[in-house]
Amino acid sequence: MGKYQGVIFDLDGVICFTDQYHFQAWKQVADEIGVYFDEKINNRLRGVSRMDSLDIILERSDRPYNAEEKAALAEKKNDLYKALLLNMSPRDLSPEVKETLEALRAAGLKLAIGSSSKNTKMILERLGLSGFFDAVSDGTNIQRSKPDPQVFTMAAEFLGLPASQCLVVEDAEAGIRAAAAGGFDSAGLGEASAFAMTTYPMEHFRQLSQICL
Ligand code: B16
Ligand code: MG
Repeated sequence: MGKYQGVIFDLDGVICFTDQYHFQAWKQVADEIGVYFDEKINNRLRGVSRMDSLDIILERSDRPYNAEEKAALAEKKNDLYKALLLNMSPRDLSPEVKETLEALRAAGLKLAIGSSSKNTKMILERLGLSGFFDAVSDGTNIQRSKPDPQVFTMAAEFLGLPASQCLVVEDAEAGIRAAAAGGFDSAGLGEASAFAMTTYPMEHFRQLSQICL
């Protein structure tokens, strides 16, 4: 085995792609309250918690929303989002991701999820990955969202490994910042591959085999 004993994977943008569903659900909510929302604003929501995402969307609103109204909007978005998640199935897990996860597992690495999403368990179920990971740290066990390192620190704790022996795999700048703040090396896909703080910029998920094995 190489430098790492464990790998902590972000979910959305790394293992699977639910950003279109997030976009559709937020778009419907934004349209209903007459607030402008587009794909560019949606990009700022990657890795960001649900309530923080809503605050970003409401930057375009011409009136303030109180806590109760915000909770109702977030709940509406989540109901729409969960209905869209029902479209997902094990076919949404790419062969590349599946084979790489299996190769890392076969090499004895411990594998965890570190996601901001409170819907992580439902998404893993839809993908046929329930019970696959050695640990799941997600939006349900944290108080502070990325770029705070808490979600990854807790994932490493669940695995029983120090941060220095775990690699974090991320697609979002907020996630790479979170990894660095927690003392983790990071591998970055998508937007995160062009970010200066990313330890290993990657083009393909399968490159993890070269980094870790
Ligand atoms: P939920 P990740 C993040 O997942 C998404 O990238 C982000 O867009 C979303 O707002 C956040 O989860 C919270 O999701 O509303 O399901 O709790 O990238 O950290 O896996
Ligand atoms: Mg992500």
